[in-house]
Amino acid sequence: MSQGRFITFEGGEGAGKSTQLRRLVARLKAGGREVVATREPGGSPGAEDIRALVLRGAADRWSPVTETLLMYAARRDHVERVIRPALARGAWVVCDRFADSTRAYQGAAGGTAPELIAALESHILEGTRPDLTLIFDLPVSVGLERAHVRAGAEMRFESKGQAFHERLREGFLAIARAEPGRCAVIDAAGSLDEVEARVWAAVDDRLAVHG
Ligand code: T5A
Repeated sequence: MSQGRFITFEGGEGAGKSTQLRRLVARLKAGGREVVATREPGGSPGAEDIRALVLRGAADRWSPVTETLLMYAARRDHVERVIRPALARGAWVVCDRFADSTRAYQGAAGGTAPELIAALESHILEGTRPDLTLIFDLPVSVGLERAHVRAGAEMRFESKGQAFHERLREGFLAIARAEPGRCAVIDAAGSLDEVEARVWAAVDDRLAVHG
């Protein structure tokens, strides 16, 4: 059995990740692959319970360090119960947010020490890393406007203010610069079809999916 592929979608609020993830999953499935579409925080029953804790309530409900620990508690459960078993049976896993969101939200934007986040990545993920990370990039004002259109109860991070979101954007771009072999930056401006074409080109370029 061949090892599956692990693709993550990252970026700021309202960048269009979830919409494009659904399109990519449909195209990969049409090519005959088993594809597991999942998300973070969440993706397993226990991690979804933690998601409800961390995404609801006042912006200052949790400190950035507490958020980091909650994200990694959720991530460990998701990796153990969903991601690793799927990859081991040869499935492709496409995940809406993963470890880079903790680096960018709790680290670059929130101020959690990068050493703590790096230690958690190393000890909790134990080598489970994406083969490809698509970083959706968009001006902050456009992303927040899009996110408010689909607003619901899970708005803790959207409500953190412009400066937070500017640090976040720069945090994601810094990850892409530091790891160009794993990361591809996707210009998330433009129509849904234009962005889909950029996503498909990046996936085909890095993972040779063809058609
Ligand atoms: N978080 C997560 C952390 O802080 N640390 C972590 O470690 C992790 C894993 C997750 C929150 O948790 C935080 C980050 C997040 O704040 P979420 O609800 O999953 O919460 O939030 P997002 O992942 O940010 O989801 P959003 O819905 O805000 O953004 P998406 O998925 O990027 O955007 P999408 O596809 O839902 O689109 C948003 C709206 O824009 C429209 C869509 O139709 C939709 O209405 N849209 C477009 N409009 C015009 N042109 C386009 N090209 C468009 N593409 C989409």
